Amino acid sequence: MRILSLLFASLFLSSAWAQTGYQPTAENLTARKTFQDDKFGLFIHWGVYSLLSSGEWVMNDRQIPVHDYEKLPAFFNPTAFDAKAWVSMAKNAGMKYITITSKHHDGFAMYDSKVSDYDIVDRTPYKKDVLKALADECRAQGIKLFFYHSHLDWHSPDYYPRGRTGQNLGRPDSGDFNKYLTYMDTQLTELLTNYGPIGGIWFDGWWDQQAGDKADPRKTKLDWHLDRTYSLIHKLQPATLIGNNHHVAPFPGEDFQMFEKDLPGQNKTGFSAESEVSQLPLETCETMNGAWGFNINDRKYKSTKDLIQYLVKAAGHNANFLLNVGPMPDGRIQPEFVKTLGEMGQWMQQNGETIYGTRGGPVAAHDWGVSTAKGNKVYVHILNWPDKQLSIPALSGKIKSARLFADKRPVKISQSAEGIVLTMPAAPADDAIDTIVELDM
Ligand code: H79
Repeated sequence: MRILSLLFASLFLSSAWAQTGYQPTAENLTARKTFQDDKFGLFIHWGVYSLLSSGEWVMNDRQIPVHDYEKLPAFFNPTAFDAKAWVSMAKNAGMKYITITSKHHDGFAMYDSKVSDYDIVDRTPYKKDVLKALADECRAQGIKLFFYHSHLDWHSPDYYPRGRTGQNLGRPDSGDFNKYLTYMDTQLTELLTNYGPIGGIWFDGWWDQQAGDKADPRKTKLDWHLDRTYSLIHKLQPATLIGNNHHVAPFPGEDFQMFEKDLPGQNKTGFSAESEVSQLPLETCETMNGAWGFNINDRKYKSTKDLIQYLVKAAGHNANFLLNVGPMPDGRIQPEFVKTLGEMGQWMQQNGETIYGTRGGPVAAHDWGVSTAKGNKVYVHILNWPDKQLSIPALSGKIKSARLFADKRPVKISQSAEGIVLTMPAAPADDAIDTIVELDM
């Protein structure tokens, strides 16, 4: 027990320490709260890699030299892209924000950049700025827009010294890293100047330069100058939330913390071992099959039930859920994803009240499920539970009444200092996704 409390104390101290020297503005703090209330977002991985339908790492995986990869943009002509259809799909799924790749690791900009011609407007037959169309449509439909921007770059010769990935792609063994950082900051300036209010910047690829120091996992071989980039973003748009998928404890200037394919505190992927859970707003991201970028051979579709349960678990862990689609090269989203998202939206229409605007807890996550809370309500989400009765730990404060959220039938409560026993009006159906008990406190 003492060891445990020491552990918690040190976790708390280190996350507090990680944020020293950064004072978020009032509008940033308000945006954080709205972000936490929003709970559910759409992640979009789309780029010229989508053409090869083997995911967004294909350049590195197949060791395609820059010179050859540069042939791809000429084939990219997403004539079926319809910003309105994408945003409506997200909205109907119950999502409140979209996070799209402005530039992935391949270095190709999906918008009209002026500091490079390696972008969708200058190099593709399509010639249109899809981020602009999406930004306009998001604003029209009241959905926030975030940009995923890769720190590492497999295309720029100035991304040198190279990191753990993208080693053998035919680039010269020289380059000016500071020039690269200026280029990246200038591209970010474009994104935060020309597309209206931006909800956040979602960085990825910091780990490419990680030093691999076990004693200090936050050490990098090169200085990313995060302070410079972060203060630039906050100066351009104070309410823009910065998150960085570096898998270590947050750095000063970051406004939310994400976990890739893991709930906060878990480490199923192996990426999250050093990701201490901070006090910042949290987010977890997942794929609908196994791929981020379009992969025609990936049929491991997660069921609607699994994805809804993941969303509920995320909320119970006090985290948002960012659910990914990889659109096809013609600009459409594959029908399997559209169908599942529609079904999730129906569930959210009925049950969103127990998710939106809540915070995780007060009952810690168990095998049977999780809890969420809002105002004087506690929602007990029973995800995996075969009986009519369920014991949960004691809560601070007395429960005034309890009922099933779905049909308001009363749930019998017996409370003692040891805990609470909930007795349902009936046993749950075998295929129940989430039996929600609403407690009035
Ligand atoms: O954009 C999607 C992926 O392309 C990207 N993040 C999601 C949101 C991603 N990049 N890498 N990964 C996911 C897997 C990361 C693997 C890592 Fe490593 C393990 C990074 C550091 C250790 C592989 C091995 C890369 C460097 C060493």
